[in-house]
Amino acid sequence: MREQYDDRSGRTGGMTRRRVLGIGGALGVMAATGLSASAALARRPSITGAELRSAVPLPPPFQVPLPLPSVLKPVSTSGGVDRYEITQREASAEILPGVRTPLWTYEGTFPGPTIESRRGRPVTVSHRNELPVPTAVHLHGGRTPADSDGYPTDLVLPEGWQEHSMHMGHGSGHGMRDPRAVVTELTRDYTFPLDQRPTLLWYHDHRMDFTAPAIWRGLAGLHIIRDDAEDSLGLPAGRRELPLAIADRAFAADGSLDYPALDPTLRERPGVRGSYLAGVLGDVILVNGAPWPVHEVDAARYRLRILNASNARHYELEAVTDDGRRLDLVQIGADQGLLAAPVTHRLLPMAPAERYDVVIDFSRVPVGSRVRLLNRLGAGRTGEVMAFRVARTAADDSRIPRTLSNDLPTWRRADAVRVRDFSFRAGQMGGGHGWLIGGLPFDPARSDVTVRLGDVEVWRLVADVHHPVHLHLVGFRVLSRGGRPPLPHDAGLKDTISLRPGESAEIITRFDGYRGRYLFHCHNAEHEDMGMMANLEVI
Ligand SMILES: [Cu+2]
Repeated sequence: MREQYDDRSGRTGGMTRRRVLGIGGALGVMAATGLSASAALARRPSITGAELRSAVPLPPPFQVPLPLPSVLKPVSTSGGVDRYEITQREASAEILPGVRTPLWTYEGTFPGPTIESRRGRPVTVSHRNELPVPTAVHLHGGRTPADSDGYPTDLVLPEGWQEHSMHMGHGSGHGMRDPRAVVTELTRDYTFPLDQRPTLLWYHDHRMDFTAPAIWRGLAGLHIIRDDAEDSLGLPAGRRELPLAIADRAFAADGSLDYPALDPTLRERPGVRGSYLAGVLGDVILVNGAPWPVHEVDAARYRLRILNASNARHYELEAVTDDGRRLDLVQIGADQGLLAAPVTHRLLPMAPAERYDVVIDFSRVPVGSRVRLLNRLGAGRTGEVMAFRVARTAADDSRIPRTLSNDLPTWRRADAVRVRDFSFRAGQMGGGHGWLIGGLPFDPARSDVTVRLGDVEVWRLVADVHHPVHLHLVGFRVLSRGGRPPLPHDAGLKDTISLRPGESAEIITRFDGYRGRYLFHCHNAEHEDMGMMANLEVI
């Protein structure tokens, strides 16, 4: 059903061929990490995935100015609802200087336009699909009614999409085998109540079996929620608040984004070539769609709202001055909004889909010098992310309050009515390689987890390689990691937890918000497309 290989020969050749392919998949994973599975557990490789090499010359670092995604204007604000329109369409952009790169975009740009919203004020986004394939939009981190959550089979079909053209596909046909799928043609309105803590969310494609290549081609954008309480804290604001969406990509000789898709049209056959089963990594680090950019700053505090929008790449960020000093990264917020109190990091690990809200103080950096944001998990060019050039001294009346928020949930273990266990591991899927939760690949028609609205539960998660685990609908707290207290960067309210090779963790949450069909899944986007999702039904 969901083979990741072309198994037409396997179908006639029986199990032998399939087994060979399955082993090939497992070897691919090990080749990608460079370690055997047991060694992976012992040595914790820094990377899960395999890197593509660009076939075009790459620009020197810290030359291209940092773009700031445009803020989308509502087409209407009447009736207490902000209404937006986004067209999903093909476009091209000059990402590398002098090179045109075709993209799939929201409104013609990568990242797409940013939506700015206020807590509790509903937003409706009308998406129009002018791309050559079906899409589904998910607002990551949104507390969203199920019918607007972008369930992977709730497709928006492009004009003239012939369902029979999908019948040979392994995955697209899921839409037809999912009796609950709500498929629309050309447009769909997504409504977000945004009755949730202010934070940085992001919207991206979530189409069944093809999420990873669709995000890679450009279908991602930012969505910020604010409220009066946060505004009154005195944090750096205005042009001293920078959204930074970090994503790696690779470029083919013709300037297009390279991606090892089995079906480059992304119409029928999902999956990637064998050596990339563990995840696709690029050799170019983009921030807001620009390669290793530079941004001119005042010698003052800045608020950096950082998103790891990469498919599979993890980062460990540090900020280093030209004279080798490491600047503190003062974390003020997590995926789901402000921490109770700031947490200071020298090194900040970031898994795919995680957001960290960080204040960095440039006031003691000499004017004219730089601060480089480096990635300690990278090698060579992927060890660099971007730079800040301190241009001038300036007054700064911003501050970092010692108390940032007092509304974080305080669920205790004793509040939980249930404890569940989930393993996130490689395994067999339809005779090929897959990524499984609890030993099973995703099936939209299967019921996996049913929770009661309002219940508190503890989930115990365990991983073989890196798996950033994401729950839709709810935020959670991290209770423990590997049987020990959470790490400093686990603070606050999360919606994605980075499990490292061989690691276990416990999370606690209350299933609040809305009833309906949701998901939890790995946010290594290649893993997600290869089975590592499960249904979460709230009743
Ligand atoms: Cu994973």
